[in-house]
Amino acid sequence: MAPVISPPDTTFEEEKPGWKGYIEWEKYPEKKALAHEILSKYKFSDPPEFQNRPLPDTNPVIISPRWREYHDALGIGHIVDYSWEVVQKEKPDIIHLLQFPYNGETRFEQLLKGRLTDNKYHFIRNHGGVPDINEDAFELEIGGLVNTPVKLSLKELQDPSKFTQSEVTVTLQCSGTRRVEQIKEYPGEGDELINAPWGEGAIGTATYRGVALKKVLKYAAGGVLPECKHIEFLGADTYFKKKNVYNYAVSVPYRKVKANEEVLLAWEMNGKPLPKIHGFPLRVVVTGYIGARSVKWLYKINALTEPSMGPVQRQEYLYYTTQIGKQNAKYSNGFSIQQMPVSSAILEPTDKKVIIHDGKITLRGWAYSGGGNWVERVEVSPDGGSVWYAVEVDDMTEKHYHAWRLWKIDVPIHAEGWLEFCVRTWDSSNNTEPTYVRSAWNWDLHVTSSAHRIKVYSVNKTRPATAARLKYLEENGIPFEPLTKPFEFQLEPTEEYLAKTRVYKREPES
Ligand SMILES: Nc1nc2c(c(=O)[nH]1)N[C@H]1C(S)=C(S)[C@@H](COP(=O)(O)O)O[C@H]1N2
Ligand SMILES: [Mo]
Repeated sequence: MAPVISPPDTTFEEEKPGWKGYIEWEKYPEKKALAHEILSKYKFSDPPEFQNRPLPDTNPVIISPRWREYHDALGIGHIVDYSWEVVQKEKPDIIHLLQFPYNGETRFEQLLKGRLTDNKYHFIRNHGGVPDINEDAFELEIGGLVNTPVKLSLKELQDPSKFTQSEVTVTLQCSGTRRVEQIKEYPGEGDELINAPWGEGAIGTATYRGVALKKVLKYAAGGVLPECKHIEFLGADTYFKKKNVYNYAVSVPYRKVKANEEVLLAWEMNGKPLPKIHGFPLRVVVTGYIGARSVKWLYKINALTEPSMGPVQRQEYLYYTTQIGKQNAKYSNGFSIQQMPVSSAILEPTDKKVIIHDGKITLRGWAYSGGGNWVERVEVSPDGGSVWYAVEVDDMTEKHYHAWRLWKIDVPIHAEGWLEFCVRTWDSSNNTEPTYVRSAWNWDLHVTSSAHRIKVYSVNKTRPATAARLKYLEENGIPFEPLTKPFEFQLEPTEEYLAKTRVYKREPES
């Protein structure tokens, strides 16, 4: 049962004025130790089970008290309340997959609206609460293996005479996108902070304005020292793992940062200030990498010799082979997922839909590849992966180095009944997607890159018998759906039945 944590033993206060919801764990090891001591005293509610049972049909879909309890135990429950207020204000109309830490998924009709996803509908993946940072109080600290450690205000960063600004159109995709398909195949790691059961909507595209990190390191911090190989980013939110607290920390190789506009410090999203939930006032945008590296509420950058020791970098976002599971997984034997593989999804029609058509079925969806590879070709198969039709080039949104292409295709369909469609994408390096989920299944359930599949029920009106039955239904005001509802009328008059079965006898003559 949930522990009742009231009152808390100690209340951890925010140290910096104007930075609500930011506890400086990384700066004060003694605070971290005290938090650990407090958290160790409690037995918290178990993470919810949803892999071995169907997802609830509610919104929020999953409500788990565990993270609320962590915050309450440290006397910082106000962060949880504030985060939900921000969700209701900034994201009132998306699928609230997990209430706290907030995970929100974009509905398909919003994904299909256009090349850029409206900020109001862009998906959200949080590991903790939403900090509330005053932009005038904001400063970004740059340290570690740089020539001149510095602190920069937002105004300085945004001063075009100091740093040239860039706008880059970027698709951010959570490495958990389409995880439900892996879960359906086999249950996998049940993470402490749940491996959210995302569908096809943990992806979105925006044009971000900011400055290339490469330039900031060069002009503000005098460049990095030769031994610098990785750049670490710290976010102001509180991150919990196995009864320890941290600030959110990950890293990317310096090699990536050197490629000019591939790592951006951004303050604008689609021409508007970053929403609070997307990292206001400043976030990192790492192009072509899993969403997890694009740190929100960025407050510190460190130049390092090795990847970040933060648990998000070191202990999570690891790709284990199908055979490495609960019995063998270690942090060192999974590889670190950085670049996103090529993947795609069918958003329309949705799975198990009945489609009454004139000999062709229209499908729509997204296609994306990471690592600077762009989408070259999207192919759809109406028979589970034998025959493939390519999307016409005019039926895809424009090419970008770092963003998806939305696509549409009319697939000729003569057959009726249940059909299995799937989609696969080819990127500019000629990578494509494995045909089956099992081929790329992994214990931590990341990067579902296999061909996305849907089943639809085809009713082809160009076939005379089908047209006749549909006409009869229409004339008599009988709906075709639900598919499972039996007709009350006889399927055939007795005379017709007898005429047929006397010519085409049911039993052989001899
Ligand atoms: N500070 C911080 N940054 C973060 C996260 C987080 O929990 N805290 N989540 C990461 C993950 S896993 C993803 S997928 C992206 C999602 O970005 P979005 O919420 O703006 O869509 O943010 C990343 N940056
Ligand atoms: Mo993510």
